[in-house]
Amino acid sequence: MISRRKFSALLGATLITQSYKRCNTANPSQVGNKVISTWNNQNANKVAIAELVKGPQYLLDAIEKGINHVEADPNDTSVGYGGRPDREGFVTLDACIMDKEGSAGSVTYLENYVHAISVARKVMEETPHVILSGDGAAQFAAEMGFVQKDLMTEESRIAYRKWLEKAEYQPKINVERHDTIGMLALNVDGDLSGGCSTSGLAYKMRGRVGDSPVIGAGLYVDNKYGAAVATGLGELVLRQLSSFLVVELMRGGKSPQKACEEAVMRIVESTDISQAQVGLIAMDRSGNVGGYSIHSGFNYAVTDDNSSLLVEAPSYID
Ligand code: SD4
Repeated sequence: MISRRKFSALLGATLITQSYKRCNTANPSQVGNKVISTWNNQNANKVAIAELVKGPQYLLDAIEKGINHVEADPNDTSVGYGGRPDREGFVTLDACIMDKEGSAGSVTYLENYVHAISVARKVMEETPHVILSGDGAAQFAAEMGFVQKDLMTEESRIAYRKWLEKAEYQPKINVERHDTIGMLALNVDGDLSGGCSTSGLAYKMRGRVGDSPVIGAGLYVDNKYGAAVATGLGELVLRQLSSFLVVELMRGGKSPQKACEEAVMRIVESTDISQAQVGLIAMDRSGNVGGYSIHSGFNYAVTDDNSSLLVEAPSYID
């Protein structure tokens, strides 16, 4: 038989667990829906918000549709259609998505499909795996009914031909228009999800995969504490698992802003950053946001039910 003392102790534990759960599913009603994304992707954020206002269950749709908007834009030269090719002239896409349950899906090195984030979502929802790569990812996309498309635009062909004249690869700060879309969304229930989609570094080596499809590097979501996403030179982010680090720092009590700063400093302390840019953004369950980069020039878009603004991120070097 269970003693009275043990019973009260158990009851206490149950009550603590319940209040803990309640606190972790609290509705931050003063915040409502909120979406943040790397760079000036306010239009994508608005697409995401339009999903979120339909109801909190549209959280992943918000991420997917918001990012789809950028993937379809030929003028964004770092994402989807119009994304710059590798040095052999092939456009290869990296993307990942992570939901409030901690499930994740990713594609790396995907060719001839515009909506890498949608394929990544299918990997998460329809397979027992987290990552599908290259030909296998493309085969899976075909099986899921996605339609093939040539991702090179006339403009990217011209730019590629011009690049071939010297064929020099020198990743420079912001110059390559690092426009990778990384997006984090918060719904009215206080739940978080995120996604990331890119064609990677322009004129990269064939076969190169960056941070953007790697869970913990380009993106990480822990629905209890917060979410983070990265942009910039993926090699630096991969080595430090920067998005995971930001979320771990938030778990330890740091604000999104302080967590981004500390994670960028880890990169700064570990390597030569004179020619390399990385930007990190983060959001917690209460809708507090932060962003920080190595060099100035990085900005991020913050959009809620009523307003949208572009924030210039503070940086380590002006
Ligand atoms: C990569 N992090 O492939 C990406 C590039 C990027 O805007 O962010 N571009 O390394």
